[in-house]
Amino acid sequence: MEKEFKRNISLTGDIQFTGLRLKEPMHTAAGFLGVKEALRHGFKEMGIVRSMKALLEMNQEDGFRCPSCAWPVPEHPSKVAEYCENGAKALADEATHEHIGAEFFSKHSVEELSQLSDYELNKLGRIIEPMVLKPGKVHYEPIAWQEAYDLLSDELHQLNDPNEAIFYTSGRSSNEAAYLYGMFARALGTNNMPDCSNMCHESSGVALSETLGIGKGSVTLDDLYGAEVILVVGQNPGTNHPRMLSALEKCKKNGGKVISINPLAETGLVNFKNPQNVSDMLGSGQPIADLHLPVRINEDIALAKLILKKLVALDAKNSNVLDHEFIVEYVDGYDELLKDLKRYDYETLQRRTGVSMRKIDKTVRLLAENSKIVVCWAMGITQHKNAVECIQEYVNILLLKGAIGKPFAGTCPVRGHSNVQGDRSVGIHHFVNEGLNQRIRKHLGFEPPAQRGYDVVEAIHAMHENKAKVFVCLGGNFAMAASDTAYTAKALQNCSLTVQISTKLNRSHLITGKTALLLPTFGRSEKDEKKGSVQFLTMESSTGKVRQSKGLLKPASEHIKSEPEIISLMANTYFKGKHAMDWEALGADYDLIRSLIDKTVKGFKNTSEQSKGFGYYLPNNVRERDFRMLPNGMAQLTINTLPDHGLKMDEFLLMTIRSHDQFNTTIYGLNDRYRGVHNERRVVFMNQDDMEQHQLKKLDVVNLHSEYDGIQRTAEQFLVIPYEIPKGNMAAYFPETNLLVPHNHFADKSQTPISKSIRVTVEKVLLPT
Ligand SMILES: Nc1nc2c(c(=O)[nH]1)N[C@H]1C(S)=C(S)[C@@H](COP(=O)(O)OP(=O)(O)OC[C@H]3O[C@@H](n4cnc5c(=O)[nH]c(N)nc54)[C@H](O)[C@@H]3O)O[C@H]1N2
Ligand SMILES: Nc1nc2c(c(=O)[nH]1)N[C@H]1C(S)=C(S)[C@@H](COP(=O)(O)OP(=O)(O)OC[C@H]3O[C@@H](n4cnc5c(=O)[nH]c(N)nc54)[C@H](O)[C@@H]3O)O[C@H]1N2
Ligand SMILES: [Mo]
Repeated sequence: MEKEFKRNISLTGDIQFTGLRLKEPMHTAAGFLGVKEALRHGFKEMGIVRSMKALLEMNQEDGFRCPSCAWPVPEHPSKVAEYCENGAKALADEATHEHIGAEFFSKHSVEELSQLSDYELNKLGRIIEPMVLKPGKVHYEPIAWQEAYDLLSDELHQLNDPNEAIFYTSGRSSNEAAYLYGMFARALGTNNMPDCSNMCHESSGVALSETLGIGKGSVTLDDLYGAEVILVVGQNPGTNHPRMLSALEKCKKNGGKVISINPLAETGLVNFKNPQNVSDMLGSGQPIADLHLPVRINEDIALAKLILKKLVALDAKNSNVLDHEFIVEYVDGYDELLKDLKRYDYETLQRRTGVSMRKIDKTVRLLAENSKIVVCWAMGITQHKNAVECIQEYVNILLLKGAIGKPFAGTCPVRGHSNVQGDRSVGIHHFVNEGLNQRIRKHLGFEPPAQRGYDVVEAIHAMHENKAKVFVCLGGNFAMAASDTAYTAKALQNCSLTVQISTKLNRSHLITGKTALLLPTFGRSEKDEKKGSVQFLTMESSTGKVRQSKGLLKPASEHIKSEPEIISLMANTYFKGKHAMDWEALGADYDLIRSLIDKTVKGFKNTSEQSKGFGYYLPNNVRERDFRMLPNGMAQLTINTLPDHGLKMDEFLLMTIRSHDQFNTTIYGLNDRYRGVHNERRVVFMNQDDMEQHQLKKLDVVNLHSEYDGIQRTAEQFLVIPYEIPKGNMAAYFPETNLLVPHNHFADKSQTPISKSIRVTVEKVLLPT
C-alpha cells in the first residue's frame, strides 16, 4: 500500500532569539511617540501618499472603519486623527506594497515557509491570486476562481452529512459577508459556525445573557463620558483599544474616577497623552487610573466578593449605599446573595486578591458614594475556567448599585475584532436561534438546520476524530489562534480540504488539509467597485452601533475579490444556480444583502440608509430596563464560587497576552515598547521573588511546561524578565505560548480556552554557546 504522504510543517518556525534590548517600562502612552510610530509604520509599508490618503479617511463619516479593534467612533470624529497608533499599523499592514503570487509560491514550498516565524510570514505581504495546494504537493499553484469554487463544491457534495463541513469566521469580516456566509452554511444544512468569539468574549455573551437578557454590553460612548466611576478590568486599552483612552480621559475631565483592576500596571492606564489634543501633547499627559488594584491572576471573584461584602455592610449602616428601589423592582436573588456573602470572611478574600485592604476600601468608598458606574472588561476575565462567573460577579456589583439601564452606567465588554459583534448579530453562531430560523423560512425560503453546531473547541475535536472533513475559514488564523497548537494542527491536517479566505499569509495556510485553497480577498481600506458603483459594507461597534465603511485604496491586485462576492459564488456553484436565494445577485449588490438582513435579523432596520453618517444603534433591552426574557422577568444576581487551581508547589499561573506590536496572531514588529521590551517576543515576565526562589536570573533561558491530565506540553526557550507582577503569576505572549493551553480545558458554559490561567512550571535550560 502507498504510504500516506505527510508534509513536514513546523508549528513554530525556527525557534531563535532575535536580540532582546530591555528598557524601563514606559509610563506614558500615545502622545508624539505614538503618532510618530504610527506614521513610521504607514510610510514604510504603504508609501507616503497612500498612507496619508487612507489615514485621513479612516473612521471619518464617509470613510472606512478602522480594521483594528471594535471601539466605537465618536459622533463628531476629530479630523486630525480618529485613529490610534495600532489602527495605523493595522492599516499599513493591510495596505502594504509587498505582494506574493504564483511566482513566489513556485519558489518556496510550504515546508520551507513553515520555518519562518509568524512575524516573517506576515511580512511577506498580500496574497494576490487564488492558489491551490494539491494532495501530496508542497508547492501552492495558481488556480482559476471558478475552478476553486468547483473544487469546494465537489468536496461538499461528497460529504455524507452537511455536518462534516465547518465554517469558521474571524471578526474582521463585514455584516454583509458574515450574513451570506452564515446563510450559506445553513442552506447547506449545518450550524457548524465556530468563530473567534468562542476564544474571546463568548464568556461575556453567556454571562450577560443569563443575568441581563442580552449577550452584549449596554453602554454608549456618552455613558462613558458621564460616568462617575469606571472599572477597567482585565484589559490593556493603551495597547489594544487606544481610542478608549480618549473616552476615559473625557470621563475624568467631567469629574469621573477610573479604577484599573489588573495584575499588571498597564501603561496607558497610568498616563496618557491624547494625540488629538495639542496642549496634552506638549504637557506631561493625563494620569488615567485614579487607583490600580494589582489583583492576582483569576482572583477577581475574591476581589468582587470582598467589594460586595463591604458595600452590603456599609448599606446596613446607611441604607442609601445600594439601590433598593431598583433591586425590589428589577432584581432577582438578593436574599440568596446576601446569605452567600456571609460565608466568606474579609481577610481570606483579601489575602487571595493580593491587593491591599487600603486600596480595596478606597474602591468601596467610591462605589458606595456614586451610582453612575460602568464596568469595562476584556480578555483578563473572559479566558479562565470560571470566566462566566467572574463576569457575573462584577455584574452583581452593578445590579446592587442600580447601575444598569440608566444614563452613564452599565456593562461594557470591550470587543476585540472590529466586527466581531456584528458577525454574531447577523447570524454567525453555532447555536440555534428559533426566531431567526422562522424568519429564514419566511423570507429566504429554505429550511435552516435545527441541530446545534460546533464551536471552536468542538470543531477541533470533530476534525481530530475525522467527523469533519471540510474546513472553511472566513479570515483569521485558526491554527495559531486556537489552543493546543499541536493538537489543533493534527485536526486541520486530518481534513480532506481546508479553505482560507485571507488577505495575508499565515501559518494556517501551511498547516492544511490534504488539499488547500487560498482565496485572496480585499482589505477594509480597499475600494470595492461593482458594475461602476462603489459598494460599502457595514460593521457594528462594541457599543452596538451599525455604521458604513467604504474603502478607497486601489485593491492589492485585480485578481482578488471581495468577501461577499467569493461567498456568493461559492454558494452559487454549490447550488448550481438553483436555490431559493439568488446568490449571484447578492454578491454583486450589497444593498440586496442588507435588505435581507433587515428582514431576518432582529433590530436591523433600513440599514442601507440608517448606517450612513454616524450610523444607528441596535435595540438593547438593558437600556430600557426590560428583563422580560429572564426568569420572573427580573435581572439575575448570581452566586459564584472561588476557583481552586490546585497549584503544586512549583507551579505558576501563566497569562498569555498581547504585545504592543501585534494584532492577535499578526505580528507587526518585535517590540513591546510600553513594557520596555524591544526586539524580542520569546520572553516571560516573572516576579523578582519568584525568580530568586527558583534560582533564576534576568535573561536566563527557560522552557515552560504545562501538565494537564497526565499530558505534558512544552513551549521552548523564553528569556526571563523580572517584572512588577504578583507573586506566583507569570505572563508571556500569545501565540507562541498556545502550545501550552490544553484543548480540553476551557470555561464552563462558554468553552473559551483558559488562555489567561494556565498552570505551568519553568525549567532552566543551558543553551550551547
Ligand atoms: N493593537 C491590538 N489591538 C487589539 C488586539 C491586538 O492583538 N492588538 N486584539 C483585539 C482582540 S481580538 C481583543 S479580544 C482585544 C484584547 O484586549 P485585551 O483583553 O486588553 O488583551 P490582552 O493582551 O489579552 O490583555 C489582557 C489583560 O488582562 C490582564 N489580566 C490577565 N489575567 C487577569 C485576571 O485574572 N484578572 C484581571 N483583572 N486581569 C487580568 C492582563 O494583565 C492584560 O492587561 O484587543 C483587540 N485589539
Ligand atoms: N493564548 C491565547 N490565544 C488566544 C488569545 C489569547 O489572548 N491568548 N486570544 C483569542 C482571541 S481574543 C481571538 S479574537 C482569537 C483571534 O483569532 P483569529 O481572528 O482567527 O486570528 P487573527 O490573528 O486575528 O487573524 C489574522 C489573519 O486574518 C486574515 N485577515 C486580516 N484581515 C482580513 C480581512 O479583512 N478579511 C479576511 N478574510 N481575512 C483577513 C489575515 O490573513 C491574518 O493573517 O485568538 C484567540 N487566541
Ligand atoms: Mo478577541
